[in-house]
Amino acid sequence: MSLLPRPVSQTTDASAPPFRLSAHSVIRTDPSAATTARILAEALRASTGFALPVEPIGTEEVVDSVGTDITLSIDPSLSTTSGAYRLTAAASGVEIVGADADGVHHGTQTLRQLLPPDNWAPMAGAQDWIITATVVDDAPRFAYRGAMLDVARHFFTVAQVQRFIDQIAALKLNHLHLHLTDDQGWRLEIAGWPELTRIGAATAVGGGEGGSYSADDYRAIIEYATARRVTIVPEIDVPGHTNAVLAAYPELNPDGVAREPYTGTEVGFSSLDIHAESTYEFLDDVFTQLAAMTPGPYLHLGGDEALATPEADFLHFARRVSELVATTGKTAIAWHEFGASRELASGTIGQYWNYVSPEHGHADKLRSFVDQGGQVVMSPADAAYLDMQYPDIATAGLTWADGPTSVERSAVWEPTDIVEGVGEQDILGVEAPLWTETVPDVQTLEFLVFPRIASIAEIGWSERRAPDWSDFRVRLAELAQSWSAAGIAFHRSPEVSWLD
Ligand code: TNX
Repeated sequence: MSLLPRPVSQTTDASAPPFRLSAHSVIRTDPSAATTARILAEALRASTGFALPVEPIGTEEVVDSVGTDITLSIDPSLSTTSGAYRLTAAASGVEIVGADADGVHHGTQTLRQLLPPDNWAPMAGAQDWIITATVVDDAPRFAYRGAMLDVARHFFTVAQVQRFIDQIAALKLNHLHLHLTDDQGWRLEIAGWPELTRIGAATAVGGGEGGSYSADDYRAIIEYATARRVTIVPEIDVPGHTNAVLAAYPELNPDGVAREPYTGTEVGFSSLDIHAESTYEFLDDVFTQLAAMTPGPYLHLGGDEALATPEADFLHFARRVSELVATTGKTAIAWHEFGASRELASGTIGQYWNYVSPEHGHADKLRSFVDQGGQVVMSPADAAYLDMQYPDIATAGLTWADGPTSVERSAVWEPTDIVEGVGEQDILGVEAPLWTETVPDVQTLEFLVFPRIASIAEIGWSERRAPDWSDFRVRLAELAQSWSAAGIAFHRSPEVSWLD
């Protein structure tokens, strides 16, 4: 099996005896990788039916330690890059050494790609599951490798979000950006502001029933993600995209009159009252609570498409709200429009959504974050947006970003080639957003996300090289066998020669 994302190096020796998983296999682990060991054991028990006990390293008896064990350990001297690992598979066992706990987790995902794809299928049984003798040495290119899920336009349950976390973690993505609020819905309970969820969460695009996460629900998502080495990046989108708030709390409207709930798909018509102190008291409470609920270092404050906010007001708001988020102790991330302000809290991160070839004005706004001491996350809409239609089928997705977007186009762009003056050191990473105006259910979600999510995984992880679509599409077809085994409803694009 070949690997996706492509590793730094892989050598195989077909003449050496292979590793063989067996009913006697034990997963041995360093205590600091115990969660990763448990998750690996649960997954492989489900497919193999083997007992696969998890035991601490060092407790093995010499007689039974021969040949079939999987050993997880941490060695910081392996690499200074977080997430780096070495995997060795041989007749004597599988050894995964991570530079840190993230590295061990990544090594286990590589192990699952080296095993037959059926290791993703419940009750597959493990007839002759062997791995050719191999050594993989690997480390990520970018620290931030993300996906975004818009739970505001259509709501997705905790269990559905957790399934999505499993799917992205398998590709070594390590950030899930949750777009929690928009015109059509406010999806997170905030203490002291009951109407946000009573009124603001009752709607969705097309008149669906909406929904929201309680504090316990949010904690369940965080815990599930953390165990899989995924950082949750919550977004409260302001000052535009706020109709749901403005429907819930009339005092946040410039005219003091509550807005009607909105279930359409227009953007750019709503704005918080930029000149009312009550706006900042509200936002201070929301971001302070959100910071306390969120272990990760980032809070995303949106800032995109604030077309109903006059320019001078927008600049005033950008300064104040970036400062307010910085005061919580978190690093703010904003869509690149916020770069119009030269008074952002130092270190604010910009997320780029314009095209691979920037339209007028967008590149300057992104560069502004770097000038102000921040890094950037690259999500060029014409290549990285997962909600763009495919060229061959128009049942789901939008086309505004020079769409439709082929799998090839999603795979062949280079983050450092987009904005002049924004290079490798300035780029924290890459992210593929799924906006859900046209995504009412998990089936549609998986159809749009897969296979194009594999592109962002490769661009975020693998060392820079000239894009090689012909090599990528072959590995993609192999990877998709595991999607079939896992029951993922991926799009069988005619651009790829699928293997089943
Ligand atoms: C643009 S680009 C948006 C979203 C929409 C999306 C649909 C950006 C930051 N915002 O509000 O959902 O297009 O593709």
